This record gives sequence, structure tokens and C-alpha cells, in this order.
Amino acid sequence: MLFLIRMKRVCILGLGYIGLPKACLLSKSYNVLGVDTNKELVSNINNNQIHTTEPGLKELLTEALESKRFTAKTQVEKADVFVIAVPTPLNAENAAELKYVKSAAEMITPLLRKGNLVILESTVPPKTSRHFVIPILEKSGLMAGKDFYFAYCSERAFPGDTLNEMINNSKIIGGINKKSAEMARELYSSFIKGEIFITKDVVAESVKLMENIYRDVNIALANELAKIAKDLGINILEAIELANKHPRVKILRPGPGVGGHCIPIDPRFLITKDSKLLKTAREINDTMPGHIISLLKEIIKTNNVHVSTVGILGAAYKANVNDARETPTLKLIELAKKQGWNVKVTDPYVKKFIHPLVTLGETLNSDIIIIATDHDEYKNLSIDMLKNLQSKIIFDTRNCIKPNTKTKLEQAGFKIFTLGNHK
Ligand code: SAJ
Repeated sequence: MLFLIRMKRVCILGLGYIGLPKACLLSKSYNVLGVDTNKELVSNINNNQIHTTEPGLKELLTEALESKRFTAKTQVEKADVFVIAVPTPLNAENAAELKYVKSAAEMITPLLRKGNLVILESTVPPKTSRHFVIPILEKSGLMAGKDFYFAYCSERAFPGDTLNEMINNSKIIGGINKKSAEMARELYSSFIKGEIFITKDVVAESVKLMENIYRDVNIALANELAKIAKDLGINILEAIELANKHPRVKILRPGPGVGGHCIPIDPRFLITKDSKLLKTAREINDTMPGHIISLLKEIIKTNNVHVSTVGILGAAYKANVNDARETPTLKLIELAKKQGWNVKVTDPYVKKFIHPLVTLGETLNSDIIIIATDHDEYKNLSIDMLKNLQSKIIFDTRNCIKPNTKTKLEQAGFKIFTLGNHK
């Protein structure tokens, strides 16, 4: 607890999926100012309104606001610690768009004082801390590692279980020197129960990308195997389950594509012209919606059904979240429309979406349906709910319908197709 006396006030830049929960958790021990350029978001947060369905976040925000140790503003103020948690999307060249990181760093620079700690949490290409962020901060006239301290500490929390993972996951701290790392360790130790590991900034930046690359490649493997299953005439889901009985095998699940703000984007920060595997994984996952539509066309043909309207269940990129960023559903809609089909889409959580959203009942009143997201709501579809489904055909691209439900539906004459099941 060497630095506690100095680290009293923390300023977090970016109040999105990572910044807001982190600000609330830090406010248990520090005075925290959360900053976001979105005025409406700031006003909603101060009025205890949030836009995510993240479990426990609403209660945590209430607690933080009531403690008076957390407030949100649109302007950065002087602090002892600055944490940058802004998005890094892809730009037009498929590289990291660092403009939000740049403007966050530029907001900090005039306020930077001797002894401050700056932490970058945004996912970035390796060496961004050294070659991009620190030079902006040093325009203050202060020197990194000597006058102020700097660490790269990415977030690893899993959307849908953010708070639990933010507290219990291990944390990698990439300090530019020992003191920077120790200060960051002290800050995070106020709420992190997981183990804290200290390394160099460039290693920490790389580790974050490697984690998401590992997942992307593993999902691509499952998707590739799902395609191969067709030639083999097997159910790949059964085969994956059995392969995973091996003590060192953990193949993930095939699906209609990889969405979200992280996995479709982060691998590109490390892809070079020689990265064959990473590029191929991206390509396999990106082309899954097209594969789903080809399979759907085959199902339609072999079952001789007339399709003018396709119902898509799920707009979110994954189960039980209201986040539709980079969702495979968008591509599915686009490709289904190209076939000349009308498309109805529903989602119990997503409120804002490019395509109009309708109720589950209305979506089920279609010629055929695709389950695109494995929300709990779709695991036990009843015969009554499906009474208006013309063809009685469901394409469950997530293999999410519960076995009991599946049996009941099949007994009632429904045909349920699953991605990768060709037995
Ligand atoms: N998906 C599959 N098959 C699977 C698992 C996932 O098709 O077996 C799909 C999902 O449906 C979704 C996409 O992949 O469309 C990504 O979802 P996800 O649940 O794999 O991951 P994210 O994007 O929600 O969160 C990831 C996590 N990274 C890792 O697990 C390595 C999380 O820990 C990170 O903090 C987060 O990215 C991030 O912010 O980087």
C-alpha cells in the first residue's frame, strides 16, 4: 500500500461495456469520475439508467451513485489516475481505428501532473502504448516512467458475465517500469480477487490479442469441422463432444458466424501478410452466414417447401445479451433478402437494430425459421408458439433447442435441422 495516499481520485475515460462497470467497482475504494463524450449516456448514467442487460450492473451503479464516490461528466478533470477504456473499432483499411484513444490521451495531457498514473485498457495493436499514447502524454512536458507512470492493462471480462469476470479473472499488467506496474497493481487490487501478473506493456498488449485470436481460430475449427461433417454423414456436435473427452482437447461450437466488438476485430490488429492461419480463421468465420443460407436453400429444396418469408430468431451476437455489434444476423438478413425472401427478425433483448424488429409471435408466423442466437427464450419453443409456422421446419444454427423440446416438436411433425448434424 505504498501509493494509496496519492491515488485518491480516478478518472475513467469511456463509459461503455468496460468503463462503466470498472468505474463502479473502483468507486468502492476511490473517488471516481467517469467521462464520456456522449451527453445522453452521461445524463442517463447519473440518473441511474443503463443500456446493457449486464447482470448486477444496475445495482452496482445504484450503489456507486448513492455512495457519492462516482459521478459521470463529459469533461476530464484532474485526477491521480487516468484509465482509458474507449473503443478501438476497425477503420476502412481493416486496421485499428485509434482516434478515440488519441482524443482520450489528448484530453489527459493538459491535466497530467507529476506522480500521475495513466492506464490504457482499450484493445490495441502491440506497441501502441509506447509509440502512440505515451508520445501524446509526453507533450505535457512530463516524462513517462519518471514524472508520470503508465501501464497497459487490458480487460478480459466476458460480456454477459462482466462483473463476475472483472472481479475474479486474473489480470495482466504491462507496466513501462516497476513503479508503474506496482501502482496499477495497487489500484486493481482494490476489487480484483484473481491473480495479478506483471509484465512489459508490449507483452500485455499482445496477450490480449492472442486470447481473442485463440478463440477465433478455435471457433473457425469447429465451423470447418461442421462443414466437413456433411461429407462424412455424421453429427459433428456429437463428435466434438466426444473429442472433448480427451484431457487436452477443447473444441468450441460451430455457429452462424462470430460477432461482437472483440473477436471479429482484434485478430486483425495482429494479422500481417504472413499470418495465414489468422486470416483463414477470419475468413471461415466471416463466411458462415453464407454457408447457413446455402444449407437453408438445400433444406427448402429437399423438403419441397415454398418460402416467401424467413423468420430469424435472435439479433444479438450471442446468447442473452442485448449487444448486436457485428452480429452474424445482419449478414443472414442481407443474404436472405438477396434470395428474394421477406425477412422477419425478433430478439428479446436487443432494442436498437438496423433491421426492424418484430415480436416472437410475428416472427414465428413465417414459412421457415432460423435460430441465429441461442437466447434462453428459444431453447423451449412450444408447439403452441409454433402454430403459425407454415413449413414446420426450424434451422437451429446454434444447436440450442433442448433435447426434450426437440423430441416433443419432432413427435408433433416438426423437422429440426442443426448446423453440423448430417447423420
Ligand atoms: N461463438 C461461437 N462458438 C463458440 C463460442 C462463441 O460461434 O463456441 C461466437 C459467439 O456466438 C459470438 C462470438 O463467437 O458471436 C464471440 O463470442 P464469445 O462469447 O466467444 O466472446 P465475446 O466477444 O463475447 O468476448 C470475448 C472473450 N474472449 C475470450 O474468451 C478469449 C472475453 O473474455 C473478452 O474480454 C472479450 O472478447 C473482449 O472484450 O475482448
